[in-house]
Amino acid sequence: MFKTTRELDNLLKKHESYRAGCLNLIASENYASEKVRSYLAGDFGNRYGCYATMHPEEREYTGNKFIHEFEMGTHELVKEIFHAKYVDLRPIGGHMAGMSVVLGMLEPGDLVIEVSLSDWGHGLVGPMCEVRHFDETIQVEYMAFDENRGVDGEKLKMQAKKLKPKMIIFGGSGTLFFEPIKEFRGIADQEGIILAYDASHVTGLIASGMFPNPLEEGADIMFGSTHKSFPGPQGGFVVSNDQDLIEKVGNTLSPTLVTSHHLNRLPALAASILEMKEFGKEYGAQVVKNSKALAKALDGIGFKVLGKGRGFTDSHLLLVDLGEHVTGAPAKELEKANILCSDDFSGSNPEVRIGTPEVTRKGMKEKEMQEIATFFKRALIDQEDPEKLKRDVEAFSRQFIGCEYAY
Ligand code: DSN
Repeated sequence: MFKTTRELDNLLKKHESYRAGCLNLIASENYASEKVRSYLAGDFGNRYGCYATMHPEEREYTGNKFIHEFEMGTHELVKEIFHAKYVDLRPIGGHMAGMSVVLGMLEPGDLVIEVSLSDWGHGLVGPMCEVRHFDETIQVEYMAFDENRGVDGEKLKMQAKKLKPKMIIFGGSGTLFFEPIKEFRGIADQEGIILAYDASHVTGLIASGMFPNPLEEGADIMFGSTHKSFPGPQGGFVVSNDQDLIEKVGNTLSPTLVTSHHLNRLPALAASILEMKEFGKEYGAQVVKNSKALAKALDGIGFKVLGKGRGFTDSHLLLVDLGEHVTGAPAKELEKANILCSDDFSGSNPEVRIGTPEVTRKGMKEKEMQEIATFFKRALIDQEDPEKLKRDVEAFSRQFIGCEYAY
């Protein structure tokens, strides 16, 4: 138990020093600039700004004059970067945003097709169905992937015609290549299917133009988070060009799922969007170049990098099958040497997910990706003593103290 705030400060300092000596390759994390972080400690974090959906100007609490101005100004920025007419920023994370889309649009008994956890899905509807209330009202099936880790569009079309889902959710936590949304617009119109896009991982790639905009490709609605490939504060969003859909989502969100929507995220998000408008193109391009360079280097060393037939990856991450090299959970092994990445969340594949957003923000480029690949070799092929390797990883990581593509 803590007795003084000095103990809190000391522990936080330890954490910060430890993380500065780690090589962070967790694809769902990023490094927000000091400017963005500074807004999180403001007065907004103690205020309530709830409102009835579609009526943000009539706030339920008093004292919201400038909060309203901030929220509407941030809405405009989000609408601009995603070319959307409507936005809701009340979800405090991507998962809540996804739940509001699913619960707001389905009727009891409806079926959703999403990416399964064993294919690096986000784990939205599948895990929801482990809660009895949802299991009794929502059905879930999963889309198939091809040998290069792209969505198998032909199989999904057959599945959609046979099973008649109410919703298909594209996107997940291991997206290597953009999904074939365009091909599904016709079927969606014929069968009355809502096409949703979970952009949690690729928000920064969409905003920087490295990934197509799902709304322009035919998605009815897009939701996600603002802190993965997008280097903003933790938080969620929903956007659409359809007023009816956004209204249904909003009515589901509030007041059922959220009343305090963590207003201090808003200035931080606005600042990170302004950064992305200025530096996003360069940042997004370097993130993808780094992923491709790291994938190629790991493949050259002898690792089995997925998606080889399509050039390994077009995104901020790569997937490596480590079945030949390790028996347990690879990310846990790598953590011993201060290398942070993610194990397969379903626990069924010996795969590791490696992301490049944070190292890119720290200023690393293709040259550093070669060095990172050798750390993987030393850890997993040469089975070097993790303590010894950790010293080199730390020394390497501590050289990158800045924050690029930021104010
Ligand atoms: N789905 C988890 C991830 O990708 O790391 C958290 O959002």
